[in-house]
Amino acid sequence: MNHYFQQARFLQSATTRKTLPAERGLEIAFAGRSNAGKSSVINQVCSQKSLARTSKTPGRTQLINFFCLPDGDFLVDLPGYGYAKVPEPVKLEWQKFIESYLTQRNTLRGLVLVMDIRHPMTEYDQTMLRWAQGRALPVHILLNKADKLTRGASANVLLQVRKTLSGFGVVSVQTFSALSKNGLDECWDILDQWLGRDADRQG
Ligand SMILES: Nc1nc2c(ncn2[C@@H]2O[C@H](COP(=O)(O)OP(=O)(O)O)[C@@H](O)[C@H]2O)c(=O)[nH]1
Ligand SMILES: [Mg+2]
Repeated sequence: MNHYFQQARFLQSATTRKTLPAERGLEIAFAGRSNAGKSSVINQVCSQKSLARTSKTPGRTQLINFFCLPDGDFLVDLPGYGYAKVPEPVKLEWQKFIESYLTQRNTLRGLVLVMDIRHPMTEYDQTMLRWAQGRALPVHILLNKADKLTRGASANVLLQVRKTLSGFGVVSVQTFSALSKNGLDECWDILDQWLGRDADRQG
């Protein structure tokens, strides 16, 4: 496990710009379409079972959740897109909130974009990539649920996604499985790098 992220604790939720915590330290945000496995990814990154709730019902989380780390860094769980039951005006409000967070948050150091490897690079994903690109924010894409595909098929999607990313700025991509933990070391390496940390892990 990575001892630093293992120490993540829930700090607070925000629903509007006014309720965002003050800007301090460095933040890494996690985003993804509902059901892509964002909560499962955060739990694996932090080696905790239920830090970020996982749900079989997509789209429950509509808060920005902040988790604090010991050295004053933060992990930020952004609401998932594509929650079907939310009325259109509410969706637009949310979209604006996420956009303003992603484009204006000064302490934001990087964005982890979680995709279901079977449905990569949705329109929503591309919107997020453009917002990040607009401020040269580094993005790391996790092609999650790789356990659902054969190795060959996963490698193929990785290659295809990589090809489409050339127009999107500072973006890296890997295959991942929150179920098998495949790809976790590679992901930790990126997060450690963003936070300027030496790798600090065991087991
Ligand atoms: N097979 C498989 N299932 C996963 C993986 N990651 C998440 N899931 C499942 O996908 C569903 C949605 O996961 P969740 O973390 O709640 O997604 P979120 O809506 O993006 O936060 C849950 O049933 C998870 O157990 C994975 O890597 N492999
Ligand atoms: Mg979730």
